[in-house]
Amino acid sequence: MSKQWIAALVAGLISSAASAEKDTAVLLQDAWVRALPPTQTNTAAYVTVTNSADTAVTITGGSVEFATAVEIHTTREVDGYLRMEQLQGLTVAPGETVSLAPGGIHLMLLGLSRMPVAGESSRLCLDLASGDTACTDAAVRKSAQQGQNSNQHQHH
Ligand SMILES: [Cu+2]
Repeated sequence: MSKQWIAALVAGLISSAASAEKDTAVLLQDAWVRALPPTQTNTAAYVTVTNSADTAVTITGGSVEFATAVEIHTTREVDGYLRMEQLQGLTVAPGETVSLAPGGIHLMLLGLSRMPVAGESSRLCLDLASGDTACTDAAVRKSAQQGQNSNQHQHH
C-alpha cells in the first residue's frame, strides 16, 4: 500500500465522518432487510426516503456490510410474470417521499457473505448522485408484517 493511497484513504474516512455529522436533507425511515434462508445469496432491503431539500436527490446505489453489491430494482409485470429490473438511479423530487416496499422498488443486496438473521440490525447506506451518503439502521425481519408502527425511536 503506497503512502499516497493511505493518505487518500484517511482523507476519505475523515470526509465520510464529516458528512455523517451534518444534517442530511435525505431522511431514511422504517428501513428493513428481509431475512431469507441461509442458503440464499441475495436478499432485499426496503426503506422510506424523504427528500426535505429544495432540489431533487438521486439515489445511485448503496452499501450494507454483508453484501458485495447493492442495486436498485423495480418490479414489473411482463406477460403475467413479475420480473425485477435494475434502475440506474432513483430520483426523489423536493419534498417528496418514496417508499421502497415489497412488490415495487427495492434495494437488492447481492453476493451476501452471510444471510442476516431476524432480530439483528444492520447499517444501510444509500449513495447519492451528489457524492453524499445517507445512512440508517435497518431492522432484519422475515416479513413486512412486524414493526409497521411508525413509533420507532428517532436519532434526534
Ligand atoms: Cu430485486
